[in-house]
Parts: sequence; C-alpha cells; structure tokens
Amino acid sequence: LPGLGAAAAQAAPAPADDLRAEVDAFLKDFTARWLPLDTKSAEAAWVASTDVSEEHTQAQVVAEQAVNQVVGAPEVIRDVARFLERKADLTDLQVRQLEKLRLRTAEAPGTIPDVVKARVEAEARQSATQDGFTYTVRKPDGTEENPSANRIDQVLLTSRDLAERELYWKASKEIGGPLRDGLLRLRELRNRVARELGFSDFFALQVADYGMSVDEMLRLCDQLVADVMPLYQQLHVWAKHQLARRYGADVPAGAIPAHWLTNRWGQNWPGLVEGVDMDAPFQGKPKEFITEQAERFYTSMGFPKLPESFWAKSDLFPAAPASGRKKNSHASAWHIDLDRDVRSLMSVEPDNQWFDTAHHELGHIYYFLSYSRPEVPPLLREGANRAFHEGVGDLIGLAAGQRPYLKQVGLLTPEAEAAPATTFLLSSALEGASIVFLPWSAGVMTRFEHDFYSGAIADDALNAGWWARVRQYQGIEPPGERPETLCDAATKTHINDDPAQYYDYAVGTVLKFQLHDHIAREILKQDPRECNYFGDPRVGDFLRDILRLGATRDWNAVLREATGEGLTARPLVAYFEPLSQWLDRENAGRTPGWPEAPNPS
Ligand code: X8Z
Ligand code: ZN
Repeated sequence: LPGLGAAAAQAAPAPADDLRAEVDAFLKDFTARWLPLDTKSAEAAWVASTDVSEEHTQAQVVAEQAVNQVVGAPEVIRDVARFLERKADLTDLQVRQLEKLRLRTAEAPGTIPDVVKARVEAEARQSATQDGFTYTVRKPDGTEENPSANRIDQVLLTSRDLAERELYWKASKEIGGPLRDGLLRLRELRNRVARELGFSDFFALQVADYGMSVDEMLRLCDQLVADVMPLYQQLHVWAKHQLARRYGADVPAGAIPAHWLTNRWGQNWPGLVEGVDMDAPFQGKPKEFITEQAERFYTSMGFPKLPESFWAKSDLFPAAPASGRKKNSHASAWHIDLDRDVRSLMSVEPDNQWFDTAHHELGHIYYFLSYSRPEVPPLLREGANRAFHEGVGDLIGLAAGQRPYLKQVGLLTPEAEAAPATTFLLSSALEGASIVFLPWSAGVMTRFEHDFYSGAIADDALNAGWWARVRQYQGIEPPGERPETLCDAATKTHINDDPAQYYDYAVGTVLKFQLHDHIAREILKQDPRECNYFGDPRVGDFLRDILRLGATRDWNAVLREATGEGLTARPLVAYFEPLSQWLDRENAGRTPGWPEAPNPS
C-alpha cells in the first residue's frame, strides 16, 4: 500500500506553484551553463569573421560544439517539451523563454550529435570560403585586378562603360562556384537538424520565431510584393530608360540586364537620379566621421554614448590590402556577451551607402544595449521579432536621410537642397530598403530559399531556379547564360551565413515606415517626407519603450501599442504616393512590365 501511494503521488501533476518554481530553477541553471559558453562561441566567431584563417575556423568549431552540447542536450529538449505541455500553469515570461529555448535546441538537437557536429563544421567552412575569397577581374589588356567588394560596388555605382560593368559584375559572381557544393551540403544538414524536432524543413524552423506558419509568412510576403508592384513597375521602366541614356545603349525590351544596375543583385538602385549626388558631402571627411555621426543621431535623441569597448573592439574599416588579413565584407552587429560587449563589423568608406549602413548597424547595437537589463532574461535578449531588429536602425537611416536633418548638420549639397521634392522622393524609392528592395527581399530571396529548402529546386538547376525568380519578381536578367557550375544565389551573404531569414528585411522595411509615419505625424507633427528627429528626446523615449522590452512581449502587441495598428504597408505606400503621378508623366508612351511579371493589381 505505501508503494501504491507513492506511485499515485508521482503520477499526479505538480501543483502550479511547484511547477513554476521548478521552471525557474531550470531556466536559472540552464542560463548559468549556457551564457558563458555562448559568449566564448560568439567571441570565436568574431575572430573567425574578422581574421579568416584555418586556426580561427577550427577554434570557432570547437567553441560552437561546446555551446551546442549544453543547448541541445537531450535532457534540455525533454524538459522544455514537458514544461511547455503545461503552458497554462506558467507565467508569460517563463513560456516565452521556453519557446525561445525550444527553437535553440532545434538548431542543434543532441539526439543526432553527428549531424549537429557536421553542420557546425560545414557552416564554419562555408563562412571561411566566403570571407576568404579573392575576386579577380581580368582586363582586356591582359592585366588582372583583385578588387575588394567595396571596389566592385563602386564600379557598378559609377561606371558608364557597359563592357567594364559586365566584367566586374561577372567577377562578383565567381565566388558562387566555390560555395555551391557547400551550400547543397548545408541544405541537407540544416534540414536534417530542423526535422529532428518536427519542423517540416529549415525554412519552417526560421519562420517559427515569428509565431507564424510558413504559409502565413509566404502570404504576407506575396502581399508586400503586390502592394508595391504597381510603383515598382513604374520605377523599372523609368530606370531602364534612364540607364539606356546614361550608357548610350538601346532601351531593353523587357527585363533589365543585371550588369546595368548599380548594385550587384539589383536589390536597390542607388545613384540613378541625376543632380542628387549624395556621396559628395562625405568625401574628404575623416574615416571615423560616418560612425560617429550615426552615434550622434542616437545620442541626440537621448540614447547613451556607445561604450568605450565598442570603439576599442569593433572592426569598422576595410582591412589594409598589404596586411593580407581577410575579413567578412558585409556589415554586421554583434552582441558578444548579451550584455555590454557590443561590436560592429563593417568596411566603412566615406559615402552615402555606408552612412545609411552605419545607422542600420547602430540600430542593432542600441537595441542590444536597451534590452540588456536585469528585467529581461538573457534568453529573451532579442528583438520583438527579427524584423524589429532590422527595422530600427533602418528607421534611423531613413531619418538621417531627410533633408531638414542633412541641412542642419551640413551634409546636404546645394543641388540636393534645390531638387524638387519628387526628385528626392524618387531617389528614396530606389535606394536603401524601400520600394525597389521589396520584390527582391519579399520575392526573390524569400521564394528562392523557401523553394530551396523544401526541395522544389533541383541540385543541377540552382542558377536556373534563381534567375527564374529574379526575372519574375525583379524584371532583371543576366548578361548571357549562367552556368550551373556557378551558384549566383550563393553570392549573396545571407544565403550562406544568415539563411532562410531574408523576409526579416522585408517585414523590417514595412515596420520602418509604420514607425516613421507614427513618429513624424503623431510625435513631431511634421511631414513624414521632410522631418527631423535629431535632438528630439520624445522620439528617443518612444523608441526606447519598444527596444527595452526585447522579446518579453508578443511582437504584434508591441506594434499595436506603439502605433495603434497591426502590420501594414499602408504608410510605406502612402509615403511614395506623390511619386506615382510624377512617374506616370515621365513614362508617358513607355510600356511598363516584362514578360512573366507578377500581376500588378
Ligand atoms: O544585411 C544587411 C545589414 C546587416 S543585418 C547590412 N542588410 C540587407 C542586405 O545588405 O542585403 C540591410 C538591408 C538588407
Ligand atoms: Zn541588420
């Protein structure tokens, strides 16, 4: 009888109070074991990204293996699942931490240790191949150049010689060759990892962080593409006429050749508007100016100065070619210890694109700093969702591109000041993360990665699959055949090292315009197209109220409380409204669109 009693007592669920105490103890213990290893692993990844070498790659693998052993331990997986079965008895903060932990365990389930280990190795190898790559341009006169990514971007931005443009564009795609097999291997390993805990594939695992299904995310992205497609098609036809004139070439009948555009992927089209030279004000400024000016924007709104360690530990400028050091050429922000150790990896040059990027990166950094406080458990030191993290710095980039601010700080040329409002608006629609960016981000990148992980794109048709989507959404075509020995998708950093998450930027773009609209109209009482946040602590207070929450609240609720509305592209579309009429006049007699374009209605 006593034995029976004990068994019955064991089978009965613990009272809610006891369960909450148990979960608290579990989370405390887990965090204490995980955080120091996570910090070490972030430090090792930082070193591997800023100074590519075999030794650093190996050290990164070892450090990541160590953290995975704690995160994906079978007991952790089991306990998290057991606790989540009793969500109703737990606090919201506990449930949120457990959900985040469930997604972390799903990235490295200890039930299939060999696959997890193989993945860590393959990820580190792919990053090293990417970050250590040397571009080569073979000139018609027989000489060779090894241009940096910045140099390629500069040629594509400024050269008016189509033969030269094609040479540099093609050179920029050579990196896809050495990355192709690694990407296919990573697809297999990422999918196997994700499926172990029941996700349909790796794409589904990444979307789960939004609390959305894959179908919901795809529908949202399709809607965003549809929302901007009428204006995109007007911009597309305007741009091809503008570029044909610039290059002295015939206007393409349908799609625009990729090497005509001023960005390697045509993800935005900077520098197309004549008379608005946004680079001129930065030329001749000290190299620190761009990041320091971005910091001044944040401090002017009441954010603190960046910690000294940010300046000491960040890697902000291109590596000197003579040093032989190779570093990742794409901008990023790092939260090393989930506390005050924040860093940025950039290759800042004195131009407008890096000015925008520096504001973007500092947005991540101020987000990190704002939620690193005792009330936010380390497992929830993330954005409300990943798109919020992308949207915040972009918002400040948008604010720093407004003319009243640029004029105030002496960064507006007289021509840009004199330009009609629509001309200035036109350059905003083309540049940065805005109208032109959405068919790329919500269309090409999202659909390609979805279809790649679901298996809808055959291994021997990666380029065919990529360019079909580029043509469909962006109306861009490659100059000539693209061989399947290359992999043009893998020339985009995120495909390799930030996979299946590019919709973050699409959703972030929409959020950016929603927040901007609210700030301009409701807080500043200014025109969203000619406004100035600089020096206004009310804007800082509004933003900090969002940032300081981290991921402790549902993102839909955070957005609704901040702006009174759920996610909507309405403010984005409204911002560019005056442009459509102007483009209609400019484009009179021209035929917009290209074969197989998505229906603009
Ligand atoms: O990757 C970035 C940031 C770092 S999170 C520089 N962006 C996307 C890209 O460059 O493709 C910002 C906009 C889109
Ligand atoms: Zn970012």
